Amino acid sequence: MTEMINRDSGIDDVSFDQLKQLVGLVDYDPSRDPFPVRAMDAVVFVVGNATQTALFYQFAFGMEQVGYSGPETGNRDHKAFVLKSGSARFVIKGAVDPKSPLLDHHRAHGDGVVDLALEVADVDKCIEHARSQGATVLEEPHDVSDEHGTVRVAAIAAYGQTRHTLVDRSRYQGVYLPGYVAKKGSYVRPEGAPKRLFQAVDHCVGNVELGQMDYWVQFYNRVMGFVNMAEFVGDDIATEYSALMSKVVANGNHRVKFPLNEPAVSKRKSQIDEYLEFYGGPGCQHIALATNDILMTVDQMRAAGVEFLDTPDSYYDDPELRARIGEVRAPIEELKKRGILVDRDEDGYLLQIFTKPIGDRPTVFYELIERHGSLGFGKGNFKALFEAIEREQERRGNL
Ligand code: TYF
Ligand code: FE
Repeated sequence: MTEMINRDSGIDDVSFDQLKQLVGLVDYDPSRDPFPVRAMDAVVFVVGNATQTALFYQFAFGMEQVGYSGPETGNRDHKAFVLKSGSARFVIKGAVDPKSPLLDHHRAHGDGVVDLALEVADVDKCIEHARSQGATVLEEPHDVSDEHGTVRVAAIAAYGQTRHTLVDRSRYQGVYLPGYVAKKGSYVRPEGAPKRLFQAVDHCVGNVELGQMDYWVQFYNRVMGFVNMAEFVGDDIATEYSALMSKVVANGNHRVKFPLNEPAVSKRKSQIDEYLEFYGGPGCQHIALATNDILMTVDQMRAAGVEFLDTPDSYYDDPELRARIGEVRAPIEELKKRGILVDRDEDGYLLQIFTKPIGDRPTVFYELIERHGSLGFGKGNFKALFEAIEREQERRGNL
């Protein structure tokens, strides 16, 4: 089975072997998969001001603008900016027309993720399977063409107002989709700045309502052929400190990983309840970005004004933790200085850190993750992490 991974799938600028280390891929046989997914195609955001948000992702996240759609290209409804970093693609949309449907989304949810788009080889096969399993098909499979070729797309509904657009771009040479033109941003990176700050999307987390987590896990199992990963937060941990339950589903080769959280009943208001209240329902909570140099990434992002959750010194001075994590690639002092968390499991270790919410509402945030063998999500850090999140909730008056 070792050669069964699609080595050419959706990867540009980042080699297969790099990606394998960055996001933790496993071998699998796509020919037995009823809904074979190659990779994330794009994370699509609707925001209040795409023009400015696109600049933020350039100067603070080191992303490169590669494409654009808007009034100048015949799109009178909205502006959309396509940004890349390694194999990661973000699309940032904001309404131009006061009657744009994007404004309904923004009114309800604030800045958020509308679409976790997936690259697939056979849109029709996936949709046929999804439909047979009861999925809501939002867009039937159809071709969209321009002078750069043809893409085949369709879309199914996921949690809340989030959708999964399915894209087969094997017959398309353009920058993103028909309707978009290749266009660099006006922002100029400072001389000597690192080429990029992250290489790939590692995972995208969904928050769903109380009692709905297993429904959505089964949705991904049944409708999309996703498998459950070992990492989960059950009742036991939930009641102790985390106030959430969590399970992780992934596509066959683990390139696409979707943890799903639901609030747990506890003394204090769950961080998931806070999200659901301010997002106005289920939605994407955080996106984890894989980097091969988290120290550099954190330093660059902090210098650009991105705020990260604090980690108390006691975390690094805890002898039990120090013994468990053993040797890692950077001195603990360097991690401590930056608040980077460490977790080790049977496969290796990972370094991770979390931003504060990046918009006005206490909803969407980012994680940076540097994997060294570990295929997990930092379970050993849940206590420290959730305490940090609760400190922020308290500051916002939402605890
Ligand atoms: O994706 C994960 O599972 C980890 C841990 O509100 C996590 O990043 C889980 C829930 C949460 C924040 C982080
Ligand atoms: Fe995460």
